[in-house]
Amino acid sequence: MFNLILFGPPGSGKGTQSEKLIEKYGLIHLSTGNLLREEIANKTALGLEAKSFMDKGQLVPDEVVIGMVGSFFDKHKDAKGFLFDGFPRTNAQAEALDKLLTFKNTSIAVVLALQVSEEELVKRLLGRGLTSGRSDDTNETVIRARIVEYNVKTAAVADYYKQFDKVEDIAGEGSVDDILASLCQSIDARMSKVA
Ligand code: B4P
Repeated sequence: MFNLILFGPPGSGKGTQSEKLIEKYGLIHLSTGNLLREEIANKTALGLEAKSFMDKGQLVPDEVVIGMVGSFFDKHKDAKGFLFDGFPRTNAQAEALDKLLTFKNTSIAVVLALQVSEEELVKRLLGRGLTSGRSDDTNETVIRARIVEYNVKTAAVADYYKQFDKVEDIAGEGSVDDILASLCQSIDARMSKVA
């Protein structure tokens, strides 16, 4: 199995690049943001709880997200690998992911960390808000709260993986195709080590 984490602040291009990478490498896409939005659209109890946090730009509680990821794993027992997009976002989530992967006799091969300036993040998310219908993208105060939440709770997750020498920084500004090429270069190099 080959598992990678696409890491970075909100608006750094995780969702955009994930779509291309899963197609190229045949990985299963696990986006906790997408899973939570599906729960909201289906008006489940989990979705209603998650919405109250997402609308304020806050992270959804760990136990909610970890339970949801566990169920997703159970539905994809034959996956040849996973691309984790927007997960893990806290050290508790990273530890839970390690346990799930160890249970499957596998681990994270690489964490690709997209680097984008705060002003560019805000510009992109406000831009997406014009068409996405996502309530968390239309309000600049909420967008800035998401970035603060990232700095306070999520940035440290990279340090967790750095101790295992798994993190590679990728410049995340420029054309989508150029960024994709940098990501693929790192993935190919790591895959040749795993093989
Ligand atoms: P997510 O759905 O994960 O989304 P995101 O961080 O907002 O954005 P992403 O990084 O994927 O977007 P992209 O840059 O591709 O999270 C939403 C919310 O869900 C969180 O705030 C949180 O509340 C909750 N949540 C999710 N996972 C959680 C977890 N594990 N724990 C707790 N809570 C969780 O796209 C942004 C825009 O940039 C797009 O318009 C795109 O077209 C544009 N763009 C992309 N690449 C570009 C480029 N190179 N140049 C110019 N524009 C570009």
